[in-house]
Amino acid sequence: MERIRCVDVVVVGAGFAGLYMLHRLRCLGLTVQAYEAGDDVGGVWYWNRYPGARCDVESMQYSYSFDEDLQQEWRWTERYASQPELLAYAGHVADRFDLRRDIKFATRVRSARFLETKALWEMVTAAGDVLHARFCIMATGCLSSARIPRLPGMERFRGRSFHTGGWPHEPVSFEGERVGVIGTGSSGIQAIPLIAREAANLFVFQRTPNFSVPAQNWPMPEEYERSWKRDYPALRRRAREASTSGSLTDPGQHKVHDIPPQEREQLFEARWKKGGVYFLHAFTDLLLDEASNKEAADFVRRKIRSIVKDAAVADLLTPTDHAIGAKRICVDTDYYDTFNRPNVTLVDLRSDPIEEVTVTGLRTTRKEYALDAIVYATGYDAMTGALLNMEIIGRGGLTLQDKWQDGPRSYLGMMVAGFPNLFTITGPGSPSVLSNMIFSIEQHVEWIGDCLGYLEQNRLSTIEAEAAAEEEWVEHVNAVADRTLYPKAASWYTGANVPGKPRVFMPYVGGVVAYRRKCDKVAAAGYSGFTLARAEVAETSMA
Ligand code: NA7
Repeated sequence: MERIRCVDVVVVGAGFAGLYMLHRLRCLGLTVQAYEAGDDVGGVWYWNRYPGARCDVESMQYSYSFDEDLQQEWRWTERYASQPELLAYAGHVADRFDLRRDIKFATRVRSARFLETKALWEMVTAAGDVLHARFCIMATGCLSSARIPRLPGMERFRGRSFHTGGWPHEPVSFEGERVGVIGTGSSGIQAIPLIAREAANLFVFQRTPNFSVPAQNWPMPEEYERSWKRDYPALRRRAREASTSGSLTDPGQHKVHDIPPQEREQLFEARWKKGGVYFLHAFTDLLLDEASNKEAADFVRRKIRSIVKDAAVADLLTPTDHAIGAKRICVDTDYYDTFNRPNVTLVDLRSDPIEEVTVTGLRTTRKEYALDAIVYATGYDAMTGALLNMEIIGRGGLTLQDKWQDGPRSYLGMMVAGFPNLFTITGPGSPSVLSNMIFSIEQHVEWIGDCLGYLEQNRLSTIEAEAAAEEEWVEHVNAVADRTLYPKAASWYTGANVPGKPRVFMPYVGGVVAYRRKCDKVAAAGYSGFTLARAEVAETSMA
């Protein structure tokens, strides 16, 4: 019988988390096998190739900080990097650190089972290949499990269908076509203005309007780039020590109602002009106090009315059901103005829901729309989807699906009781999607790397979250969230976008500084809240 290959660590995913994790593990002298479902590196930026796909964190900050030469040599061409540039950056990092040789591409992991007697994870790929590893690190991303709603008749549509999160690699032209976009979250809001420029007719099928602020994207000014590169280590340190999200956003110092109305308006206006998520940092209490939040929301509502010429369309585009920022705020280029174009029609699915997809388009209760293409910008099974799509089996045959049937539970968003030696990078219960993702990825990768180094030095072979520590962390995550307006919105942060998904506020809202402090304290105390043990059997080079 063929012997099963065994490595120290298996890493699932080769996006920004998987790439850096692989690099870090190699530096520790560990043997690593990475698996990646795509044909190349890049993760979310590999799959999301839809028109307008762009990061909404500034390029100078949405980039690795772990290597000074890397951050000095790479040149971003715009304030917010577009998807092709981010993908090129991921490719550059893979080349620079020679990472591809340990990544098996086009390989999906079907299951991961902890073999208790051997203290090994047994990984099985979709093709049936088997691998053993002492540690399993899930770098599977927070927004990687695309969600396409099951609409009656979808399979009979004769035109082309796309999901924004699984866009073809070859160029897609909508020139002269009738196109329907379903969904007006961040992806739809980025894609709609560009599709509108190309298509003969664009129909936007909107169920819930979202708040969007202008990106104010621009080509990277040389002086701005220089100002960052001159001082990169100090600026990165400031983001680590004095920001809530891991990005420097020039946070305001006052509560909304501490400032007279006229000055407030000027401040909002200045933030609107500055662009992007800076808007939500104008005041300290926008996500804590409903009356304060309303001031910001009303400002954006007025902006929508001032941009969109047709008052009825402006009304439909105006969100009324949630606090601004409680759902992920969208960042756009020309979104609202796109609805002034004669070739763009907004269809309100609240008053006129989709009944079915037909052979030639979409039929709502009131009308049939002939379409050449349908773009599903319908989002993701966020934060837990990619993990639960695999069969992950821990101690005593416990599956992650069962463990998380009432919502995700973890210690620090990194480990789950009952699943020894399994780490989740930016897992639920960590700042993750509420932070600059690359920033949080680096923190997790470094913490996990240090942890594995510690185990090695102390000749320990397993680490597992203790149930009591997990319980306490889950309670803390919920308690902190409940002090904010976040859990009140029906967002993908709470799982509300997936029918049947338990409603739990998943990311940690306490800020990256408090979170890092907690993680560092846990490590300094010899990994308090974790059980560390020396297993009887250990087969790999680390033992
Ligand atoms: P989002 O933000 O989850 O948006 C999905 C959109 O699709 C949203 O407008 C949904 O409306 C709509 N949707 C979903 N299902 C349906 C059905 N069945 N019918 C009509 N409309 C539907 O996903 P995105 O990809 O835009 O953004 C995800 C994140 O990626 C984003 O926050 C950034 O962090 C990057 P609903 O609100 O449910 O009424």
